[in-house]
Order: sequence, then structure tokens, then C-alpha cells
Amino acid sequence: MTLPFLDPELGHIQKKISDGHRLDVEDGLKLYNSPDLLGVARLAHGVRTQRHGKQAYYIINQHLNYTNICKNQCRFCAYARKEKEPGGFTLTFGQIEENLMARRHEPIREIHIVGGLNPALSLDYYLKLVKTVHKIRPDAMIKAFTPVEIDCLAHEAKTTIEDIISQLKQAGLGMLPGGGAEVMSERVRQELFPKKISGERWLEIMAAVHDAGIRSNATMLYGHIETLEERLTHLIKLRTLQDKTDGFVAFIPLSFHSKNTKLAYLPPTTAYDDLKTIAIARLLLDNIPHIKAYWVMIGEKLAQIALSFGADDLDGTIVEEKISHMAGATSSKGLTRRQLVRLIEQAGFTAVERDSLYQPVISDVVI
Ligand code: V47
Ligand code: SF4
Repeated sequence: MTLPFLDPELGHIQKKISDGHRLDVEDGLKLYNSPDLLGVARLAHGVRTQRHGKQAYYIINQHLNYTNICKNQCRFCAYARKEKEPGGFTLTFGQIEENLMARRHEPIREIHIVGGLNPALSLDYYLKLVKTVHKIRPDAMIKAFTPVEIDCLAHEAKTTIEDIISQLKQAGLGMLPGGGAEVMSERVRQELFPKKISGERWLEIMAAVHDAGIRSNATMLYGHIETLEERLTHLIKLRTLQDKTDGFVAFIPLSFHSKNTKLAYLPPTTAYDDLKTIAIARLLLDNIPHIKAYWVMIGEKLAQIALSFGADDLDGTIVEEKISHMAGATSSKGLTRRQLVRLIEQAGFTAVERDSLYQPVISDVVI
């Protein structure tokens, strides 16, 4: 016997799911507006459990931010600097090697590389960057560059995105991270990131990446000036592309951090909104296998609870993350494998160490 929901709307949504119907923006609004947080969790947890059972994933990974000089100047970004502005940096290949060598004894499976749009960097820099990382970490997945960087490279090198993707792939690029789309709304883009590529262009580039046999993640930046409808439309746009390409591996909601940005007057997202957003993503994105509770943004403790709200992954050890910490994130700089496993196991799940494509891996090095 299944217990009824406090909110009868959730019973209707449960029936829709069990009858194999897809949820739409209207259902998403009912979920967001429902006073029954635990009822929404129950729905999302049911879907998550059907897909992944008790398993909850983590990865041993490293972030590499190669430059923070960026010509886009998005209003929500605390990371970027203008050319010649104090605090700007661009890593030399020597520094890149040093960063990677500092963690050479760890069984790192993935190097996550993103940076700003620095007009001083040519395609040669990007190709050498990927080759340098590949040389030092031949077994790790190089998950690098968002469609924003790919678009910029194609313009600068006066070539097609297909050509850029192919050259990067040849150099060792294995996957793309999910950033850059923010929230796919032209209204929000005009207000917050008018110089960045449009949502349509982001989707077009992701489609080309997937067509080239490279998989990617997808994200959504929420908790700034977007409406709930805009969030839900963003999710549906991702779902529509996924129907065509099946190239997205994981979806990661990114809660906006306003410190040191032009939107510093905005309050942080609440735990309620973070958990609802994760659960609703799980329910609407019926064709994306994994939902990540990115502990860096929402904190380790809430990420642990999110495993019972539809998420099945905590991301990884990271060690040094700049984008959200420069915007005031108070989470740790990095977590050890032991800490990640403890978070997962104490929440009643089975911890599974994975690679970037969610294949389980076993490594016996203690970190
Ligand atoms: O696109 C920028 C976001 C993204 C802020 O694919 C901010 O596994 C919050 O995409 N507050 C880059 N967010 C990070 C990203 C990512 C992170 C973790 C895992 C993966 C993955 C991808 O960071 C940007 C933007 O949406 N961002 N500024 C800020 N102030
Ligand atoms: Fe540049 Fe990315 Fe920051 Fe926008 S979010 S200013 S594109 S680094």
C-alpha cells in the first residue's frame, strides 16, 4: 500500500510518471509550489532508486582553471578579470605541469579544465594545454572547455566548431563539462550575460560535440533573477536535445553565489530551493542518467541530504575550486575520498568510486 501525499497534486504527478508520461513545465510549477517538500523528495527518490538503487557516486578529480582573464564580463561572475586588471592570471605550461605533479600520487580519474575568454590565448595554447595534461595524466579523462570557449576558439581561429572539436579531440580532449548555458532565457541573458553565446548556440555546439562522439554534462545556474518558468524551460530544452543525441551524462544544478559580483545584493539560495531544484531536475530529466549534488556549491552537508532528493552523485575530491569560492562559497576547498565515502555511507547509500562516464573503478591508494 502506498501512503497518500499531503498535497494531492503530487499523487497526480506520481500517476503521470507511473503511466510513463513526461512531466512538463506546468507539472514542474506544481512541484515547486507544493508545500509538501518530503512528498517531492519521495517522488524523486523513487525515480533515483529505480535507476541507481542504493548506489551513490563520487570521483577523484582535479580542477584546473588556466586563466581568469575574460572579455565577457558576465554580471554574475566573481572569477573573471579584465586584461591588465590586478588579480588576473594565465597559467604557463610550467605552472600547469607543477599543479598536476603536485597530486601525482593520487589516482585522479578526471581533470576538469575551464577558464575565461582571454584574447591573448590562441588555439595553439588550448591544444598544448590538452596535450600537456594528457602527457602527465594519460589515464585521466580530460573534461575541458564549455561551448562558450569552443565558440570563441572557432571565431578566433576563423574555422568551424566541428574543426575545433576535432582538433581538441585529437589532442586528448575526452569530454565537456556542463557550464556556459547558465539559464537558457534570452531575457536573463540580456540582463546578466549579454556577451556570452545564446542558449540556442550552446545547444547547437553541444549537439556538434555529441555528434563527434564526445559526451558532456549540462548545468543550470539558478537563484539569481530567473523565474521558475525559465528554470523549467531550461530543463525541457536539455531534455529535448538529449532525446536527439543521448550525449549528456549528468545534470548539475549550480546555486548562484553573489559575493564579489555585480549582483551582491541578492541573498543566497535556501536549502529548500536547492533540494526542490535537485528533485525537480530528477523528475523532469527522465533521459539524463545522473543528477549531481555539487557539494562545492551547496555545501557538504546539504549535498549529503540531496542524495535522498533525487541526486546520485556528489562530484569529487577537487582540492582547489575557484569559480564559486571567489563568489563566497563557504564549502571546503577539497574533500578526501574518506570524507566523501563517509558522507555517502552515513546517509545509507553504497559509495561507488567512478570515472567520468560513471563506470565503477577500484583504486587502493589511500588519500
Ligand atoms: O557556467 C559562475 C557557474 C559554471 C558563479 O560538468 C557560478 O561536472 C555560482 O560548469 N555562483 C562553471 N555559479 C562550473 C561548471 C561545473 C561545475 C562542476 C561540475 C561540472 C561538470 C561543471 O559556474 C559557469 C556558471 O554557471 N558560475 N559564477 C557564481 N557566482
Ligand atoms: Fe567569463 Fe565565464 Fe565569468 Fe562569464 S562566467 S565572465 S564567460 S569566466
